[in-house]
Amino acid sequence: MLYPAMTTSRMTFDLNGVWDFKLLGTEAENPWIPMPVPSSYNDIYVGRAFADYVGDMLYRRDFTVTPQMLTQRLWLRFGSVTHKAQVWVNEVCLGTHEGGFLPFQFEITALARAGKNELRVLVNNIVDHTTLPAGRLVTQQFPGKKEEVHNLPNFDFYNYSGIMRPVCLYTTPVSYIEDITVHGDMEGTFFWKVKTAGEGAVAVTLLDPEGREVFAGAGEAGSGQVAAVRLWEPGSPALYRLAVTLSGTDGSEDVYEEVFGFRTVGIRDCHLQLNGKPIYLKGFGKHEDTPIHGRGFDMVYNVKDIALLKWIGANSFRTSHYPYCEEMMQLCDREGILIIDEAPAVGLHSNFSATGMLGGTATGTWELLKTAEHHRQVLREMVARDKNHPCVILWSVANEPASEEEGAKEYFAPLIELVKELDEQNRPVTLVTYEGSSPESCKVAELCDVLILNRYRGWYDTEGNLSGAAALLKDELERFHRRCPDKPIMLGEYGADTIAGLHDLNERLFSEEYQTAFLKAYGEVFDALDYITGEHVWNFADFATAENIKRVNGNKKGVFTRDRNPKMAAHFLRNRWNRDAVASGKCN
Ligand code: GCB
Repeated sequence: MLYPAMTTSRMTFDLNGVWDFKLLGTEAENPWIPMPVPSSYNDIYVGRAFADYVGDMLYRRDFTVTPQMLTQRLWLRFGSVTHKAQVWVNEVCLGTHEGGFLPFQFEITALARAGKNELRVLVNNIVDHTTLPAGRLVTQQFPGKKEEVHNLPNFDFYNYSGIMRPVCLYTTPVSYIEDITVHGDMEGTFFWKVKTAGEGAVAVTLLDPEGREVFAGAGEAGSGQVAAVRLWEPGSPALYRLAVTLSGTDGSEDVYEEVFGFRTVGIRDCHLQLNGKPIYLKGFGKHEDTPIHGRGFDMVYNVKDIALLKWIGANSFRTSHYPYCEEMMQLCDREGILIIDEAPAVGLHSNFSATGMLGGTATGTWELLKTAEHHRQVLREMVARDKNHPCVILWSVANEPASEEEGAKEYFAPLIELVKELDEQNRPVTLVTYEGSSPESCKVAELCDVLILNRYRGWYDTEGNLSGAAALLKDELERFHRRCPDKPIMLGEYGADTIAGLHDLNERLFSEEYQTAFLKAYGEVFDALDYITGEHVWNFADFATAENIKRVNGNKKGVFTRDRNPKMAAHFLRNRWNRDAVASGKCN
């Protein structure tokens, strides 16, 4: 799906701002209250009953349409609504969308009228065995009290919801460019495909990073060659633009410029490669999570986070555990940050315990969950949205599913196959596995192009004993390497909860010293193993979670605090990623 960009043939109109909002499904009728869009609704007003509400909520606003807008096609587009949306314009239902982290749109040309129009969005925030991410709805009865419904997430982040990303109207001509696929490789060859609605002729020009035309061609699909191509890579992320023109037989013209880069992602000798050279991933699992905004769109924090990634010497992150906003992906294209793009498939585990123990023994997960079809839908939407971003170098189909259980292979093989079919660049595909899925029990390792493992030795087990933890880690990595000798292996998560400002000379748990020692111990294991292709620390910053006794007002494994100040470990990583690891030959 194309981003709603303003072009010489398209106008965009921002519908962000303060909307009317109310929670439904409570006993008393709630009044309309002001609600900022985009944002998570949860932290805007005071009270647990408000923040932790489970069920339907309604947003509404008016918008004005000019007669001129109605001479074109008019579209209503949402960056994301979490987790389910049903949309009405002027009391006509346009449809529903499921999945809280990907865009969707409706054409409203026939419905909209010149002047005032009303927009209503019914949002539902329930996570259960049919949704991604997955959760559980439980009812509880306390003596002398009415039955209570609670929604337990199968995941360790707060279930923020609402209209979380920008909303806009935009116009296109009647014959219009529906989609563009474009990618270029390290040899300077590029390929394009244009999907159009309506009859017309397609012309393309290629603009280099300075905006000079370096190629002109025609047709809905084709390829071209650029001499002295400038490659996209961290440090010099050269961006080209494919300018597409559709000249409709009705005399109209639609114009759109899609940004992309020339780069080749591959795997060789147990290493990820970028442009023919091994690339060692240094970075984090992140969250879209900031004070008050919750998971709501926050470009101030996004730009800040990229600045901090550069400061610390990271080159990459994983969009754990859902696709991030489109504007962040654009920023990473521009800034040369490598992305592992993850589907919102977290919590696929029958025995998940959100207290950080990450799964007791899972049983019957693949019979219990009814997510397979929805999983296909989110993968289709994720690849459709993000396929042209040069920053995306790897797809992650899920995080920490019950991959040791019978049925996991049957569940994931078709999904991984689907991503491979959808992605014309044939980027590597993986899913991120947890400690319960050992080298002996994991059912999916062979399906993955890269093994990404999340490990918390020294935290959830062997706590306090870092030399023991490092020995266990190394032994397990060696066993995975023996099982899959040709596959790159990286750590997708490792980290320790750390209370900023808590110090301990004996490097005790929760202290800044322990976090630093923990990361150091893991780093020494990676440096000793040739086939390790990257290290993503959990987490970039502290983040909000559901309440439980293993979380001190959220998950504190951040190397930065929630408001982005460094803990001691940030300085350790900055040193490692900028100097030590370069000397050990690990970092580039
Ligand atoms: C994990 C999960 C992540 C949690 C983390 C933790 O394995 O993938 O979502 O937040 O562990 O801190 O326990």
